[in-house]
Amino acid sequence: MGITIEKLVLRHIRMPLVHFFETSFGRTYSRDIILVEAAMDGVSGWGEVTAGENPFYNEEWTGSAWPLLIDYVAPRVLNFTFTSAEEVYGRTSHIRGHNMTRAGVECAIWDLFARLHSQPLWKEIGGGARAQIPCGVSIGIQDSVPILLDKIRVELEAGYQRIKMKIKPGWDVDVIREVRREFPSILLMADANSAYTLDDVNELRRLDEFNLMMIEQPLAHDDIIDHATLQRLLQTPICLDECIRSAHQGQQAIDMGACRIINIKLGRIGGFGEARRLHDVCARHGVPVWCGGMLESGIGRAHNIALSTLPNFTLPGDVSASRRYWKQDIIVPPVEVSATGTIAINDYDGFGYEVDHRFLDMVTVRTETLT
Ligand code: OSB
Ligand code: MG
Repeated sequence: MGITIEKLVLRHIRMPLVHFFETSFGRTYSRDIILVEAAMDGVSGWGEVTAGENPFYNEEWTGSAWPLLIDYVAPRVLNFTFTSAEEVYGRTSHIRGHNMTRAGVECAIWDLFARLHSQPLWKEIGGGARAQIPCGVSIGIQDSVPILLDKIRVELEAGYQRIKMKIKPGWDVDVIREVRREFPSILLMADANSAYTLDDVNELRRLDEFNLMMIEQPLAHDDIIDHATLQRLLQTPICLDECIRSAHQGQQAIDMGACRIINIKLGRIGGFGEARRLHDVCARHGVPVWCGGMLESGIGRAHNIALSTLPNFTLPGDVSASRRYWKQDIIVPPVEVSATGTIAINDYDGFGYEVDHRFLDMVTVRTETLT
């Protein structure tokens, strides 16, 4: 059965975060997100562009995604007939980079296929290896160590299975030591978002004493080679995030010994098609993966839940409850996490939640309908 994309609706929404989120590259108070609705025969699939407000995590930002969608992605997709959502990735692969923007449309079309097949998105992508996904949280850099310790305590009491803390030079060894003193046996990891170089190797080696599950992306956002050098000098496993933008790069990183774990983000990798290929590469090499987050709205969050049901997503990810980010989410019900730190999969068609259209209209700052 072919599916012809008749209409794309772009919505730029703005929602304040419940609490600011600070990484080594800056602080975010409010999110600007582009949602993509892909429609055929009155049925709509939904996707989310996970780019940040500034080009600081990678080169994309909300402002680059909007014209790219209109000028380059939409013309390749509108009125085109797809026999499988697997074909969408290739339709836009002539565009260099901009994976998050392309993924916004790709994921919407996967959701559309799932709905037209009257099945959940997790089934459409070949997931379903687990009925509950294990959840961790990502905790940003705080104004003080006591504030961080309090935040960690709150999340552990809520049931989350692992804690990821953001680090940067000046907020690393001494802070992790305090965390370990307070919580000696929790599953703990650190994410540096590219804040170090190989010159910092002695500082990074001091992290080995804290029994971290992994250190995420310590070196440059576009580097694999230096990570291989660093991994040889560290006991702590390296997990790569920013620098893995394709299944092929994942294969190269594993072959070089640059990491022992990979964080898969739908946006960074260009959507479900390539995410599955990266997942399979990692599985073949015995490299576990987990699902990363980009402070998504409920729609991107629901896609992450579906992705996390693929078999090799064996580690707790950064997919957590809506209430950690939003006073009100754009989906109903919001994403909720059980007292044992899991999110239950449901059997509804598509991404599994309802869009709250009234609330969506309230947070929308611009719309573009393309036919
Ligand atoms: O590196 O994983 C990251 C948020 C924005 C940009 C990069 C990252 C993050 C997170 C937050 O760690 C994950 C989440 O809670 O959505
Ligand atoms: Mg990261």
